[in-house]
Amino acid sequence: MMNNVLAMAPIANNNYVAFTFFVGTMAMMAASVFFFFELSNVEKKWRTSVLVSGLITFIAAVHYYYMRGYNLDTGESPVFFRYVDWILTVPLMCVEFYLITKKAGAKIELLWKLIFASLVMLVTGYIGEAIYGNETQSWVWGFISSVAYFYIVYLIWFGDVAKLASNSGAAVAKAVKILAWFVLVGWAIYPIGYIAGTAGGLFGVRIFEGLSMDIVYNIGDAVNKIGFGLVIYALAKSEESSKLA
Ligand SMILES: *C/C=C(C)/C=C/C=C(C)/C=C/C1=C(C)CCCC1(C)C
Repeated sequence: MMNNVLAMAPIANNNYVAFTFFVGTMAMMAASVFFFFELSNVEKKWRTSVLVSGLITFIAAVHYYYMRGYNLDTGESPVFFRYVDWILTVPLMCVEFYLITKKAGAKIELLWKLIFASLVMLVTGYIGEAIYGNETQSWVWGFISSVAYFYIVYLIWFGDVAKLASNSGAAVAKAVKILAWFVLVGWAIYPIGYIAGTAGGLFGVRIFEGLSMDIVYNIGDAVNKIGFGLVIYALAKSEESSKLA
């Protein structure tokens, strides 16, 4: 018989992992509806950016719905679908950085650098979880992934993105600064989940043990996908952005 992971299996009220998948689905859906409906209320030049915010939360909503069912049916972490979601949504976040700095002269190479680094970060993270998740050497993959992550942080804080943002109007510069904090602090939630959920821990030292990897990832996604989108939305709505960007 086919195992229908989309069936509405009941969530026991002490199953916090499944509960956060459930709440995550709702939050991502609500955010998508909001971003899509607000498209007509922002100035034309910001529409693509707000549309991309909506696509990010929409893609996540569909994955969360699926991951909730998968987790309820199997009791396991939906590693594969988690990474499919990220491989689609993280490059779209790179697109956001590109779109908002484009007016200050961002070149397409910048977008490719960001996307390439995020693919390295995610593919090595996936290998570490899916193949070496139960082995001590998972830390090696987490480490390589972190190098790519720090390169993204570098590009945004000190590299091309930062330079372009400083040549933009005040509104764009401010938004890029807030998004840079998301990448530095918000994205740092994910390695905590990885350390908690794989055998390798931090260089083989197990810290955060007992923490649920999925709950940590679900919190990270809510902060980063919805919060990130709202920063873009606020930029699109700010009065200054129409004059100075
Ligand atoms: C919407 C999804 C987002 C913003 C996902 C971001 C994911 C990361 C920043 C993941 C980073 C990782 C490391 C830096 C090391 C360990 C492995 C990862 C993939 C969890």
